[in-house]
Amino acid sequence: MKLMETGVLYNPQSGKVSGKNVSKSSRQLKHMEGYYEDTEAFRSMDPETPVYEVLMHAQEEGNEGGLLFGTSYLFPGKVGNEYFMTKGHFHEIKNRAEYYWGIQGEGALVLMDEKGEAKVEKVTQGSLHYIPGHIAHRLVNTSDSMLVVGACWPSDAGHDYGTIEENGFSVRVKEEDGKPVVK
Ligand code: S6P
Ligand code: ZN
Repeated sequence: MKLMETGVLYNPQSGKVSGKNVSKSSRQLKHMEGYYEDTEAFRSMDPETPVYEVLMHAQEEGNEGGLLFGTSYLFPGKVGNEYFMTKGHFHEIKNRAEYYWGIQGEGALVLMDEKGEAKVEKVTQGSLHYIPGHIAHRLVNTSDSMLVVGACWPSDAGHDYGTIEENGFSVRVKEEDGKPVVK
């Protein structure tokens, strides 16, 4: 029997996923209206400013029992004194869990339960993060270089962005005296 190529490549240094069934999505500031606290600072910035990109390998999207794999690239930057972050979400099927792992850079993973109780984990190269079901998750880049984070999650998890869009997270990660603080 001949060994088969998968047609997909993963570079563990850069987190780059390429080849078959790989797609890329990009978020600029214009996609994040209402997410940052300092609305005046937000309005003064170029809406085309890139905030994050996600490469995703989806062999079987939506299938119960399947898995998705991706890398998030979060640019360095701030809106006022609040660091660039992802929108953040609960999974649409609430009990679906997820793994994150740090590939490059430094940041924070904000986790929040359905009662609004939050916890923040430090993300560094090699850090592993288990996100249980029913927990909203958001990445924050607290450094001045790119934050690169890997993820693996159930194919049918889906994204509930609405809950966060309406109520936000109960904490924000900001810069104070040159250091990240959780407020
Ligand atoms: C998917 C997983 C990540 C995020 C990505 C962007 O379940 O948690 O791939 O989608 O980090 O964040 P967001 O909140 O815009 O989906
Ligand atoms: Zn998720």
